Amino acid sequence: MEPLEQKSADKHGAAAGATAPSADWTIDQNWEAYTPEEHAVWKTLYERQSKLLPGRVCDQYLACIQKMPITADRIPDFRRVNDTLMQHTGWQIVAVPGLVPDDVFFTHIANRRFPAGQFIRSKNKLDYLQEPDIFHDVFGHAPMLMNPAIADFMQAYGRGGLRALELGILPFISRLYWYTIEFGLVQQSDGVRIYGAGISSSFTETQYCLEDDSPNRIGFDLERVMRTDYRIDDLQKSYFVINELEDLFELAQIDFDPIYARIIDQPTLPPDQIVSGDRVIHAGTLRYHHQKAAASRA
Ligand code: HBI
Ligand code: FE
Repeated sequence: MEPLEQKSADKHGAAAGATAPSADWTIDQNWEAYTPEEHAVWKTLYERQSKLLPGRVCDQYLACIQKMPITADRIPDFRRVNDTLMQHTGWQIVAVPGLVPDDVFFTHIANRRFPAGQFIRSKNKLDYLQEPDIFHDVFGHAPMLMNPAIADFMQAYGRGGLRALELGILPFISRLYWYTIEFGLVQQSDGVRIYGAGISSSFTETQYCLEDDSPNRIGFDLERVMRTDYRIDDLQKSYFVINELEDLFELAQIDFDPIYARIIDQPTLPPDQIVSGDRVIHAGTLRYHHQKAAASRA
C-alpha cells in the first residue's frame, strides 16, 4: 500500500530509528551501511515494478529512469542520483528518516530538494507501509524529477504549501499534490498512463488504477481536485487524468489565492463522487470498496 503521506511526522513522533533531528531533518544516507537483505528487498521491488510498468507508466518516466543510476542490484546511492538530477533539472534528493513536518517538507521542495526516506521497507511488508521509504521516493519520485514540467510543478507545490500553511488551508494544496504527483494519470496518444509516484511504486495500484473497473477516472480540473477528499490507507476511489505532463507548467504558474477564495465555501467532495461538470473517462463500479465494506460488516 501507499505511504501515509498526509500524516505529519510531528503528530506521531519522530520516524522509527530517528534520533534528535537536525533543523532541516536531513540525515546522511549512509549508503555503505545497507545490508545485503536490504539490497535484496530493493531488488524484489524493482524487478516486480519493472515488469509491470512498460505500457502502463508514461513514456517520460521510462525515458528518465533509464538515464538514472537506478538499477535492480542495489539500493541507489543518492550522491550518484544527484549528479544526474542536477544535470537535468537542478533537483536534488536529501535523505530523511521518514515523514517530516509539513513546513520542513515544503521548504525543501521550494528549494528543489526532495526529502527521500533513507530506510527500506522490510521483506515481510512489501506492499504496506506507513511512511514513504526509499523505494517509493527514489523509484517513484526521483525519475519524474528529471522531467521539466514535474520539476517546475513540484517546486511550485513547495511554495504553494508554505503559503497554504500561512493561510491555514493546507488540505486544498495537499489534495492537488495527492491527485497529481502521487496518484496522477496522464492521457497519452495510446491510452491513459501513470505518472503519480504513489502508483508507480505500488504493485497492486499500478494494475488497479488502469485495468480495474472499480475506480472513477475523471478529467483533471484544478478546483474540482482541490475540493476532493482522498484516502491514505487504501486504493483510490478516483483518479484524475491530465492531458499531458506539460499542462503542469501552467499549473505551476497559477496564483491559488483567488481559487481558495472561490472554493472555501463550497462543499468538500467525497473521493468516490462524480459531479456535474466532470469529464468522465470511466465511471467506476466501486466494486472493490463495496466488497471490502461488505466483508468488514460480515
Ligand atoms: N515528509 N518525507 C516526507 N514525504 C512526504 O511526502 C511528506 C512529508 N511530510 C509532509 C507531507 N508529505 C504532506 O503532509 C504534504 O505533502 C502535505
Ligand atoms: Fe510520495
